[in-house]
Amino acid sequence: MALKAVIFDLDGVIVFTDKFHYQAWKKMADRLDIYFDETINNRLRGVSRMDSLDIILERYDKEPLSLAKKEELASQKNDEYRELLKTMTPDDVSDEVRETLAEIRKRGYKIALGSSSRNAKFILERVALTDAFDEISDGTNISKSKPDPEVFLKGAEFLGEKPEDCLVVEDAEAGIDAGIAGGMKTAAIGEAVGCGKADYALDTFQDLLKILV
Ligand code: B16
Ligand code: MG
Repeated sequence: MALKAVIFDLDGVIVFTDKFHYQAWKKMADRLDIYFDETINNRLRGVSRMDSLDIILERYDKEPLSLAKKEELASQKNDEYRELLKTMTPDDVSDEVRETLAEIRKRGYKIALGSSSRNAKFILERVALTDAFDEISDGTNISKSKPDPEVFLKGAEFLGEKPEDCLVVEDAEAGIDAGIAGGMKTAAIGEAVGCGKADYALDTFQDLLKILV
């Protein structure tokens, strides 16, 4: 089946906000006296905010926290994260990414975003990239986080394309698993290449142009 559309993950593929997630989670972990490092942060790639909090709380050895308290912690983290996002500018997207997205569209493929983030639209506005996407599926329109395929299935539905005609581009193993579970083709970049599960392994973002001919 010929590919008709591409669904891109955001963080780790188009922009790199993991450093901001790390800084904001680290502040919270320090306040609660929980050990947290970059290796644990890597486990949060593609994972929803509340699921990320649960991963960090695996090392919390005091009384279990109520849902209300957890929601307060997640919301505080998000406020701090959004302050850091405000420092982002169009320079945070490489020319390679911008030009490749434009060329993919020129070649006739539709383009959607498939991100777990509830801040995805805000990030795209900060980096002036909203117009590069025909549709946006993000953390605000899903109830199940990757590796569940919901975010990508919604992206395909928004585009009006069948899942099997879509290519998912992901930097997280959970995202590759989600694409496979959704019946889509998958392309891994960065960290996700190592899992060896994707149909394609990308060395660079513009390698997509070799697949999307
Ligand atoms: P938020 P992606 C994901 O974005 C991040 O990789 C993950 O670290 C984060 O926890 C998740 O979004 C939720 O983000 O707190 O902004 O809703 O990789 O799916 O684009
Ligand atoms: Mg990602």
